[in-house]
Amino acid sequence: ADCWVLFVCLTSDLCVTPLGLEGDVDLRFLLVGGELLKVKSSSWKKNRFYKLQEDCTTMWHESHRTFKRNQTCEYDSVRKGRQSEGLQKHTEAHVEDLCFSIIFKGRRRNLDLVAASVEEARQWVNGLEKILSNMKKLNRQQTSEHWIFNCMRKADKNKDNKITLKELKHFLRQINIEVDDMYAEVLFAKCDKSNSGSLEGPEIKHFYDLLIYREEIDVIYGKYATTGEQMSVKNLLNFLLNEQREVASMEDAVRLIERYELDDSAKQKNHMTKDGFLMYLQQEEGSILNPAHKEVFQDMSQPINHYFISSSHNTYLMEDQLKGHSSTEAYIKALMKSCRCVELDCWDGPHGEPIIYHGHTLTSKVLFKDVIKAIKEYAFKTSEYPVILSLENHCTLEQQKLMAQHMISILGSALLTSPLEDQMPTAFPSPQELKGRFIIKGKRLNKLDAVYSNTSPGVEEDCVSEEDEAAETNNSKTDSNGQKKSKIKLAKELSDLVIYCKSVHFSGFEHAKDNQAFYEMSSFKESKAVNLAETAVNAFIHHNMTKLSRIYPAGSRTDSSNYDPVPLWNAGCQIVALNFQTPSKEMDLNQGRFRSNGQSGYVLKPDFQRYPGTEFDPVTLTKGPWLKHKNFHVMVISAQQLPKINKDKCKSIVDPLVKVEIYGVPADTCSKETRSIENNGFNPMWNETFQFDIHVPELALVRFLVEDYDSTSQNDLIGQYCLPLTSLQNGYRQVPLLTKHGDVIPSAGLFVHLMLLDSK
Ligand SMILES: *[C@@H]1O[C@H](CO)[C@@H](O)[C@H](O)[C@H]1NC(C)=O
Ligand SMILES: *[C@@H]1O[C@H](CO)[C@@H](O)[C@H](O)[C@H]1NC(C)=O
Ligand SMILES: *[C@@H]1O[C@H](CO)[C@@H](O)[C@H](O)[C@H]1NC(C)=O
Ligand SMILES: CC(=O)N[C@H]1CO[C@H](CO)[C@@H](O)[C@@H]1O
Ligand SMILES: [Ca+2]
Repeated sequence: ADCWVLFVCLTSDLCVTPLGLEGDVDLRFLLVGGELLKVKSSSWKKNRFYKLQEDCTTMWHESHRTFKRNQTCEYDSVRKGRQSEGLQKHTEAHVEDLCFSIIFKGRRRNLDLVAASVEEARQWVNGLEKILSNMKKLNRQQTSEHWIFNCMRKADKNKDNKITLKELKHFLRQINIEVDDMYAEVLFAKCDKSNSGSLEGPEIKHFYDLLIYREEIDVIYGKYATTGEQMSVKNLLNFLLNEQREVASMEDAVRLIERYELDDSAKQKNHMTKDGFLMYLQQEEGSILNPAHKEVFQDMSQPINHYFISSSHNTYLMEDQLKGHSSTEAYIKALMKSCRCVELDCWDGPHGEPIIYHGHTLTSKVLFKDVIKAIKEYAFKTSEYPVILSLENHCTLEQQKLMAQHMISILGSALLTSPLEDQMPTAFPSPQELKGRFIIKGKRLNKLDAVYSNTSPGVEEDCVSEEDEAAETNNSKTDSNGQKKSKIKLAKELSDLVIYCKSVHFSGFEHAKDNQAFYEMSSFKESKAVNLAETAVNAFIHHNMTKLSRIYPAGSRTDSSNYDPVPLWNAGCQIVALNFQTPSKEMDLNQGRFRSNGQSGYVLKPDFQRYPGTEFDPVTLTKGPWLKHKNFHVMVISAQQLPKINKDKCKSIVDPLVKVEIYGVPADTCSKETRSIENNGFNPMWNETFQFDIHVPELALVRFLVEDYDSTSQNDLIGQYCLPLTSLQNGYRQVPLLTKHGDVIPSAGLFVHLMLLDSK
């Protein structure tokens, strides 16, 4: 930390120096703030005062409701113009240039705003965009400084740029650490060199250094820094080889020094100081996730059914299944998380326009064409690989025709309307070949072969049986006198758009083997799929080698909870659709499963789930190439700057503990936990070691969980991180921590030592 930076932070009321935005006019404008028209509906439009908080990450606005506190909230992004659903619906086109929306993290609804002038709208949008882009450029160390400075600024209650003992105690509670008065006094006396009764200037810097001191880093660094108490290139290389178990060369060590050493004189000698070393540990190379796996590194030229595909269920819902609100925003959120299969439940709407919502329930409705527009706009922002639109169609013929028209006109050439091949294919194309394309999954009137034979004109419309999810949620339809399932009429226009993903009824693996073409796929309710994964897992794996399977949550999960996706991935199922809107362990696992391979939403299945005749069975685990027995050693060392989770309660300092969990084949599933540490979320240290036996590493996921220990009720989640076992790096590693919604907690982290070794 630079003393000057710290000084500026405490003396000016703008803590913007770390962001490199000092003196920026747009930013100053936001810090002063102003009135904006908040739009909630066509009738609810009210002027409210908004301003940016001095931490630059939260917005402040006055609440007009009595008994409600003025609100602040952390924002995630900003959208210019009338792009949001609310603004499109509730404002007129001519105010386009006055409008913008602020998007928040988690589930909080967008804030739709109208400025008084075009210039003001521009300043709001520019200012927020600048902060966001500069914030992204900060490294972990800077983020952490930014956070600590903000806490200091808040602690300086009387804004005199000095910190008294009382303010220091307040500050320690701000940063989630509870110390007894004695300790605080000793710490204070140590820093108050001038004996003035308050800390200022360099004394604050000294206090900061004491605060962020990490004993464990000292020990590790000390062991290897044997060249005049610094690390030479050779020392660093030894560390990389012995501790990190990397295949590294002198050039790699030199490169790290060049990149992370901040001290010029050390850099000239090709040395790494302790600060540089800490910097390295907190960056990409020091992170738990193998940097090579942050990019697409797998073969993307295999048929798409050879991949796990990140998939969402009832994508239109923001919350639960019965009264949740549906929104195009839910599609944007899922696609931005690299989801590659979204679901659209389509029903007849007013004015001839098809709409999307959950049939027979109170969920609100969105226009089909608006959803298609949002999908088109956001589909390929985080991954260029194909997106499957899973249609559940309850519309009349007229509106089905309109659905087809909307998709053709809005999605344009990105929509797949015929097979890629010149002749009838016998297997799927690859994600590579389908880059940037939309694939429709739904019912089809005839076989795909009809595309290649001009002989039969084909039926214009016909009945197809409807055994989709919605039919199952309404028992009166399916079970009346044991009669056949209801039928719906399907329009040829819509049917013709279904190429590689034709939905068909599943009548057993034997039947499928003899009758089902590769492009014909079935959907399984979770209970049915879990049953198959338990009783006929090898048949399931074989089925999946040539075909796609989609799994969806039971209709009884009205709260949008999720089922465990792991046994289904073990059985080779590709489209394991989860309720993306629900923070849950299962969504953490989904995020972990798809974290590698560049977060492309496609992960190649292990080869023993792909080659013909495989005898892999995740439960019995007979001998075979899937058995690659490993010992996994994990030492949970320490955590840094854990957030407070209960900001309002007076006793809100956390008592953290760490769980290490393995998910995969049943034999590998296991969980271990450390003791809890009382009253310290700032720099708790455990030094606890665990060992795991792993049989099928290629299917294993590791999840780290930091919780606040609670003796009377369930522990509360502080942060988590999940990744594939085969994507982690050995050695001393920093683990990022995410909220339950999967967003990074910028300043927090977990420090571990890992060793994944072949077992003898
Ligand atoms: C909200 O902010 C206004 C304006 O700064 C202030 O007068 C009011 O006291 C605040 N209310 C609460 C409850 O903090
Ligand atoms: C943890 O290990 C480090 C490094 O060996 C040591 O310096 C530290 O004192 C230990 N801390 C605890 C709480 O055991
Ligand atoms: C099932 O459908 C019928 C007819 O459409 C409807 O009246 C009934 O309320 C539905 N039942 C449930 C449980 O949704
Ligand atoms: C049930 C089924 O479709 N099994 C097939 C799975 O894949 C293998 C290998 O391609 C085929 O031989 C099976 O017939
Ligand atoms: Ca003060």
